[in-house]
Amino acid sequence: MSDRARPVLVVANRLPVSKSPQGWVPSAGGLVTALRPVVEDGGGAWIGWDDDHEGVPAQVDGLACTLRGLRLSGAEVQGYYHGFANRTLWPLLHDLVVTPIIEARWWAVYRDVNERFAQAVDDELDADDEQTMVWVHDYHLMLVPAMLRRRRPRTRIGFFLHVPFPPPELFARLPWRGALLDGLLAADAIGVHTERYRDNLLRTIAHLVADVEVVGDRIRTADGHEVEIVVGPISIDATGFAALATDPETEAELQDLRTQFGDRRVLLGVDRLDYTKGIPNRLEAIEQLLTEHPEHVGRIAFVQIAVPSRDDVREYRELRQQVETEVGRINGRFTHPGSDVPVHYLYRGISRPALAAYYRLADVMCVTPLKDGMNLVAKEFVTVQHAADAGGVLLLSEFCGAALELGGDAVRCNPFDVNGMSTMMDHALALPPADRRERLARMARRIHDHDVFAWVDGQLEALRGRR
Ligand code: GDG
Repeated sequence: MSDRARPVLVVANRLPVSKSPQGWVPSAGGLVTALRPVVEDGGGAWIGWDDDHEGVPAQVDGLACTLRGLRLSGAEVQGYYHGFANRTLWPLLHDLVVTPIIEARWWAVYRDVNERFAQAVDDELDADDEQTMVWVHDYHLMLVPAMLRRRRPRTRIGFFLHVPFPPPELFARLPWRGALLDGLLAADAIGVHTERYRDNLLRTIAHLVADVEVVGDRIRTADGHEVEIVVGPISIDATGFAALATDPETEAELQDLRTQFGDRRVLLGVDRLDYTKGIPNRLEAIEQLLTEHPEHVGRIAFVQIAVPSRDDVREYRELRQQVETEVGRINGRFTHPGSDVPVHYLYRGISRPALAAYYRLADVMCVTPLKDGMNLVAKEFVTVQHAADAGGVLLLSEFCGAALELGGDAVRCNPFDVNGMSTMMDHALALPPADRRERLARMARRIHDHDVFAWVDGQLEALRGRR
């Protein structure tokens, strides 16, 4: 078998399919699009939590790979997913933007569920299979590489972390820090989005793991195993998004939006409703903008699309309340009888053509997270705007991975500095059209040249041990 066609088994918290009224269908996200050829070509498989759906089929029309849905009990979902993954690791890895909850019971369940994932991989592989490469995704499954290595000493194992890796002094707070690092170090390649996360991870390993030798991007552990840290900023299907930009469905949605917003200029936010995304700070900056620059009142609109997320978790329910209170306050202050509200708040997901239409409509796209591993919304906005020959501006937080690639041509901001962010919004609205188009063109070129397919190639190349 040629090396390129080695089968790949993907292990992730979620499966790449969702249930629609018509039955099971492949999910639309960028990761699924990118991994589809990889898992399909070599007869690969995908293992993930079935998300409480009874009977996920092993095959779904339109996706030629084997699906293995893992059923988790209520207690496992609580401890592993809502607890340790989302209330301990998520805030810890995002620089403690809220305080992580340290709860030994959750850790025990996380370990058990990771063991179940590792066992499911082992069950999926034939006893003598040394060809299949296993690619484990994200912070939910940090122990899986070591647990699988014990069962499969010769299997090539990769891991990709979709979120940031924090500085050593933050990661060191976690009581189970050593076990998580040992979990990762059993992989052959560990992927992260940026050089900063790589440096943080290397420094953390050197600081907390005994008897490791760090040489450049490679680490040799006490037992002689070698693992490479591979920097690879994830990206989007740029060609697909460019096509979506002028799709007839997108055009029809855009027509409606143009009728609705008339000649008002639109600032836009698109995020899961998550405290890392900095939505309250963004709303405060909008309020400040309308207060300090009354000439904008009635002439701009701010649209926030907030996709419901993790609403079983208390911090997320509180965030929703905070956001909805702020929206109400701003609209209460600045709406004049007979005129439209300044803030439009949608608490739901929208279709892809509708999303592309909002991207086209926006004069300023506000991507202002307090911390974000990469942020694909920024890349999607730039790609859609450029493909439609529009002239919007990307307002981009310094604290997301995308700032490294796009920061030079975006208008950068510090989301913790609400006054400064409000000034940058005003500045973005005032940028000359030619300047905006040049910035968009440069960013779009970079995204096109480093799309999600290039990202997959880079990660798999390292996993094959070819670099
Ligand atoms: C994690 C990391 C990292 C959003 N609203 C709608 C919708 N979306 C789609 C966007 C985009 C995706 O969701 C969001 O991706 P992000 O990268 O912005 O953020 P996270 O969900 O936090 O993702 C992040 C990523 O993993 C990949 O490694 O970049 O840092 O946190 O693709 O288009 N899609 C539709 N309707 C919506 O209303 N259809």
